Amino acid sequence: MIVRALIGLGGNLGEVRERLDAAIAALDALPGVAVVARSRFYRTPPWGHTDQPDFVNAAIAVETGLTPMDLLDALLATERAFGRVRDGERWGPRTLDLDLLAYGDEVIDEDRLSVPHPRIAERAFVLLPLADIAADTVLPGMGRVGDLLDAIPTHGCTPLS
Ligand code: A4P
Ligand code: MG
Repeated sequence: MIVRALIGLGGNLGEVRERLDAAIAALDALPGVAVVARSRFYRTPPWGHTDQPDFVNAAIAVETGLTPMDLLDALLATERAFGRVRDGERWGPRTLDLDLLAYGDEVIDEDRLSVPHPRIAERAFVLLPLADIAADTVLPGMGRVGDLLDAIPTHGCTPLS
C-alpha cells in the first residue's frame, strides 16, 4: 500500500539550505520513498529556546510503501548521516531535524512515534512550509493545514528566494 506522508525539515547550524537539499535527495533515494512535493525554504526565528541562530525550515510530501515506524527509522538514520549530534538539549540547535508530520490519515500514539506530530498547530515554522504543498490537507484531530496556519502569528518568518 502506498501512502502519502508529510515530513518537516529544519536546521540552524552551518550551511542549512545545502544540507536540507542533500537530505531531501537522500530520502528520495531510499527504496520505498519518493519525494512528490517540496515547499520553499523559510527563515524562521527560533521557537523554544530563543537564544540560538535562526532556523531554515521546509516541508516535503513523499509517497511511501514503508510503515510509519520504518519511515521514522529512516528519518532518524538520515539525521545521523547528516551529522546531527543529540546532546540532550530539547529544542536546542541542530544540524538537521526531520519530523514525521503526517502519515496518510492515520493517528498513531506510541512511545517512539506520535502522528500527526503533536505540536504542528502551534508552529508557524511547520505550517508555513506545509501550506505550500498541502494547504487543503486535513490533519486528523487537528484540521485543515491552511486553517491552522491562518490561526497563528507568522511574524519573523520569511520565504527564501
Ligand atoms: N518522535 C515522536 N513522534 C515523532 C514524529 N512524529 N516525528 C520521537 C519525529 N520524531 C518523533 O526527537 C525525539 C524523539 O521523538 C525521536 O527519537 C522520535 O522517536 P528529537 O528530534 O530528538 O526531539 P526534539 O526535536 O529535540 O524535540 P521535539 O519536541 O520533537 O522538537 P521538534 O518538534 O523537533 O522541534 N524553531 C524553529 N524556528 N524551527 C525549527 O525547526 N525545531 C525545534 C525542534 C525547536 N525550535 C525550532 C525548530
Ligand atoms: Mg524532531
